Amino acid sequence: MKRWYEKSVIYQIYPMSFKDSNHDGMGDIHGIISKLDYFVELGVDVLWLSPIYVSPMDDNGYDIADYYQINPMFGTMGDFKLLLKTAHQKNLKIIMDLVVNHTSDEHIWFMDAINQPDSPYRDYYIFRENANNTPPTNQGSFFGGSAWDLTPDQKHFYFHLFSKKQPDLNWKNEHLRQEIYTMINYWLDLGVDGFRMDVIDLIGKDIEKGIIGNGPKLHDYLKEMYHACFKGRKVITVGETGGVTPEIAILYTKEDSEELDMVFQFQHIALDQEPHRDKWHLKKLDLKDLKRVLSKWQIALYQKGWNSLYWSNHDQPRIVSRWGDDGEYRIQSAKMFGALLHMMQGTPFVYQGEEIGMTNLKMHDLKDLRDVEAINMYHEKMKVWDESRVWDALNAKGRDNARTPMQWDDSIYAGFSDQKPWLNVNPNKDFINVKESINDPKSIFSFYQKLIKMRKECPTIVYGSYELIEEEHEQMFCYKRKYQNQEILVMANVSKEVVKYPYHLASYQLILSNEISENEDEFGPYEVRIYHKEG
Ligand code: ISL
Repeated sequence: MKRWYEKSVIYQIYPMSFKDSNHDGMGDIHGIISKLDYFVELGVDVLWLSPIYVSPMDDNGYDIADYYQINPMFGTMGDFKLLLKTAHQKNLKIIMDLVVNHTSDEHIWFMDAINQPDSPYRDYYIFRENANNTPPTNQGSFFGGSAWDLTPDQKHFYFHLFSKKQPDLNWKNEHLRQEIYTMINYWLDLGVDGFRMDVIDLIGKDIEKGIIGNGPKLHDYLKEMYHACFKGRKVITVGETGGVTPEIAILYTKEDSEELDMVFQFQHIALDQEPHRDKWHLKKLDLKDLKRVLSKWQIALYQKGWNSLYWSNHDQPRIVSRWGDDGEYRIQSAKMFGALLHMMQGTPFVYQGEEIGMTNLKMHDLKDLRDVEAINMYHEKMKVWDESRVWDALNAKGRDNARTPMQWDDSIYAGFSDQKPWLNVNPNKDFINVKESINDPKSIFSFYQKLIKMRKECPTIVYGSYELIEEEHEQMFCYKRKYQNQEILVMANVSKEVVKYPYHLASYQLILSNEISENEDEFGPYEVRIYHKEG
């Protein structure tokens, strides 16, 4: 199976934190335009922008008030068109975030719906009569508390799976669906190259039956959307699908699915939380679990679907701080995780700053938090946990930690802006920044450049089969990729201990590593090696 984007690497831009061009401490579109050559140099070919539409920014733009307008804080429609044009001239594609499970409560549809009982938009949302001030179901919101809140006149409850300023749309309403497809086509006709679809697996929900993810009509809606919008267009669609299993991922992404090109699965990033508890219940990662989960996805989707590959994004902690070592072994562990991911089958995503090994910012003060989820969590957990546990959890899993401004240089605001940014800069910009990295052949940036280039040049990485070596080893993560008569062997020590690991390497040629151990049978802390074999 061959797909046009199979060799692509996608870079996620978090626009608020990428580059400020107009001196307001907030990233913007002209900032992105000014850095397009940076992506060319890195070698990625698709840029995904987190939402830049008009929004009151309760959830940093994932609460959209107007799907057709650019948020003035990021620029104008003219700026966006210029971004598209300039990016396309440099052979970079642009995909936008599509947030259609919910809108902002400041969207005209919702305002009309709550202000006029006979509004045609009332059925675009999910309302239930208020009987006894008791929420109609006990569904919780992902951001804490009930998913139901009262309308201002207190006569009804409305449903919101995220913040109370993000009412869920009612996908059962056909007019709503057609409005969404019209909007998608508007952006595609403008030249946008596809979408990352926010929590798209929730649009088929059936609240009465208690079904939230992967609802009964979900796949019908996606097929309808495909025919209304994507068929015949050379675009990329990536669905964010939290509860997905490999079997369901194949339904979405098999070649004739007429649904999506790939989906984000969440199974690997759920491995460091206690089962059946919220994400703040921390658990140490067991490497065997990680190997098992990632290998399962590699094998299950092989020639049946298509994987997306990611460690971090604007909702997840940075991988180097999460499962690597962001102190002494930062450079080694960042490269090691990069290699493990980029040698797998699927489309890799690089989250801004990952390519220079940016780390989580630790916070200790409520006034430094900006994320609605983190702030809600702080207030809720302070009722039941002591403060140090709350901060430990926030510093491990809070979403602000990985949203800090991009570190371009070591100046006061890291070259992101010349004004105080909306979120604190990580003080380690003094030594972790693009300026330091870009011309250093030993930098994480240079290593990522090589990984990305290898995917473009080596069909084994794109098409090869996958085989895990030694499932039970506690520290080593090793796998093979095979295609025709070629083989790629990846060997990684995912620990800070030195590990003895003899392997018959005589017929292999080393093509990339993050350090060279003196003894071939021994792997230093976070050492990774990529070998090639022919025949
Ligand atoms: O980070 C999470 C909360 O712990 C995830 O559950 C996250 O909310 C989930 O991945 C959905 O994320 C997407 O939709 C949210 C938005 O806040 C996230 O930023 C977005 O990526 C609501 O639109």
